[in-house]
Amino acid sequence: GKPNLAVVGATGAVGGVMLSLLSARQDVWGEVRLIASPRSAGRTLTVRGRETTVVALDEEAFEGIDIAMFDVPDEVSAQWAPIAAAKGAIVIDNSGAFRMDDDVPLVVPEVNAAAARLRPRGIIANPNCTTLSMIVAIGALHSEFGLRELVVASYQAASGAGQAGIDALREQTARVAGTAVGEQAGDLRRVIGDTGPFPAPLALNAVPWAGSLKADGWSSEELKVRDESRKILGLPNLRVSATCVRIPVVTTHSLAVHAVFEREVSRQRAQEILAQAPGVVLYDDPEKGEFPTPNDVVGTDPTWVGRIRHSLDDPNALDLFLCGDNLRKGAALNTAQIAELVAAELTG
Ligand code: 11C
Repeated sequence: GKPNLAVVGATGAVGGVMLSLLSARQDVWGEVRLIASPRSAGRTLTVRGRETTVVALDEEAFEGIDIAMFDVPDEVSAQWAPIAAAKGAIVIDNSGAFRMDDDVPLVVPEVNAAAARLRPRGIIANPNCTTLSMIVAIGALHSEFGLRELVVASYQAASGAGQAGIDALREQTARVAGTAVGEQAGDLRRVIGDTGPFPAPLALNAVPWAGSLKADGWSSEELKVRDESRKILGLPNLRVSATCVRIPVVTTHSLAVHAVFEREVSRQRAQEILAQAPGVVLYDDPEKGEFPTPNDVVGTDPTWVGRIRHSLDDPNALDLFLCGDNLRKGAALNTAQIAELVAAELTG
């Protein structure tokens, strides 16, 4: 029969997108069980057109489940993913808890689908949304030219910090709307007060911080972009420098990328490759004012790429700008794609 699916974290920002994807994509599932913290248990949510009651996260919740998707904080995944795996479910985890574990594959179906088959812990990890928003396009260029180095700056949406991030940006935006802010340093902070999950006001601002502080001033998000890109592409020595910045956009992460390759590149060949690559839309005609913005991209599946330029100083380098919906390809969609790969494998 069809495999049974559990969605753990069904009531969160990514969980909500997951339910709409499960309702819209080809239905390969038997039961779809919705699981959340005991606080959210008992709520009803609609998936595949059916009202479904959310059950509390406990051991019994995984009874009869073949595949379990986790969209919960790192510490919840760290505790519960192994329990679900021990109960016989194959886990697809979207937290940071297992991504760098050598016994856990880190999978992007367009780039390294085969890696999903080797999963000694019964866990497959889904990459970070910032890495995911760029890696499909970069992977396609890597296949042709051989990637040597990435220098990136991200422009990340508030929803990367979950529903709390969305709520904080909306509240802050309402507070600053129509007020004469920014005339003196400090005005924004006075008007906004509590900055929510962000370390500085996000409305009308740009905040060069995501995640937690790591050694020597790097943020965890910046290290994830480096570590995860290396693992997904199978390039353990790839040179990566990332600067991660939060901007006042609700959903869709963007990145400015400087990519250096083993071989000489051309703008036209890069455009041809990206126009053909699965999961990528080339939107690159500056003469017509055509380039992706988060506003165009939100709610869509692919990574959109534009502003492709051949470096003026390095024949092996390209500069480009890309956008990916951080809740779709950056989270729920990639998880759903991995789950569908595993479902196809299970049903032979
Ligand atoms: C953000 N990318 O935009 C982060 C959120 O490793 O899954 C996701 C953190 C992660 O804040």
